[in-house]
Amino acid sequence: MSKKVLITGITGQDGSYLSEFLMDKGYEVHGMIRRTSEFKTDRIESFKHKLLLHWGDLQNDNQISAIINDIQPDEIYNLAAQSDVRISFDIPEYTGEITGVGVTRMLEATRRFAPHAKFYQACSSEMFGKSLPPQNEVTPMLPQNPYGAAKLYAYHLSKVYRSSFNMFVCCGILFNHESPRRGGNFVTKKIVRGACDIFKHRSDVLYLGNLESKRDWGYAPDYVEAMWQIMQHTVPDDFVIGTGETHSIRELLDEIFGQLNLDWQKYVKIDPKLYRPTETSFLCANPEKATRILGWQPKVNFKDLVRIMINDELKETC
Ligand code: NDP
Ligand code: GDR
Repeated sequence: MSKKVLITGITGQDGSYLSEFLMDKGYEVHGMIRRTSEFKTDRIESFKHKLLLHWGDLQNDNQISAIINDIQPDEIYNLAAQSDVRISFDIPEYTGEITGVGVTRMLEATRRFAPHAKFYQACSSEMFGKSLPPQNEVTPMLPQNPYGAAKLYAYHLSKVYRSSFNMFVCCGILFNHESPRRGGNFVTKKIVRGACDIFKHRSDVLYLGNLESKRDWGYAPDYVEAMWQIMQHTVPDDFVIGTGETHSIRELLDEIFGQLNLDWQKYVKIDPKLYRPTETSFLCANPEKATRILGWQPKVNFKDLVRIMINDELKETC
């Protein structure tokens, strides 16, 4: 019999890659999707017919409980969240409600209706906030925005359920990971799209915010494999996942525009509205624990990640 998995956030970047990865491994894949005025299933469109989809929202305990009770999953990956850091300053209460308290609903429904299911919680390098790099599992967590604070609540609560109820609850503390499926509001996709539009003479300006912050960017398919490896470990534990290589937004601009033989200085303008009230300035992972215990290593480097995203964008817009 195939193992059953439930993925929340299945329509997002990671959920879409994780469902493909788990289907290839022979899992029966169930996904929770929420009702919106227009269905946003483009990332899963080509394989949607192989998925078992259920209506549910992290705001609604009844729906979550019914789904978990009906499916009786072997593994649950809780990837759903209000995941935009900038927007979390504009809608802090909603971010706390979904990205924080939504995890309580998921954990509690699992405890009540499927206590033997393994549970993966998507945590974030944003929990480290202003702690100096490199960051690993014992680095102090000092989040700088409502999103990071909500993820930190989810992280602590996951540990509480693991220790209090002896549940198999794991946290992946993932650094930024990108792909052609990345949402257009995030900086990698925004710059790739903007640079490709300039390359094709469809635009001549790209507005950005803070160019000084530094991020550790990896490739999303490598990171969903790490999620699965974390869940296959013999004991539930928490792991930092990142590349250990960091770049500023300026260096990202050099790479993206450079691959298109363009000079970004001619096109990029700063829009102060895109600055955040406080910035997480410098993130760089130390993923040594994941490499040592799980044997996980990123396969795609920074240059190749940019190449993959540009090639896809040029194909999409030709
Ligand atoms: P996305 O923003 O691409 O996807 C978020 C998913 O959550 C979407 O499927 C969205 O559904 C769903 N969602 C949002 N609100 C609700 C809700 N109220 N009820 C049910 N579902 C909801 O995120 P990613 O795929 O990039 O990230 C996956 C997870 O990993 C998130 O929790 C994110 O915070 C975390 N993370 C991501 C990192 C990254 O670099 N990508 C790094 C570290 C952590 P819809 O399509 O309807 O909007
Ligand atoms: P981040 O990703 O906040 O790290 O969160 P994002 O790509 O939004 O920002 C990265 C850095 O780029 C700077 N920046 C801009 N960002 C955006 N979005 N738009 C701009 O115009 C712009 N100009 C400069 C930002 O200030 C920031 O320093 C992502 C999300 O996926 C989270 O859910 C996840 O937890 C973390 O990564 C790890």
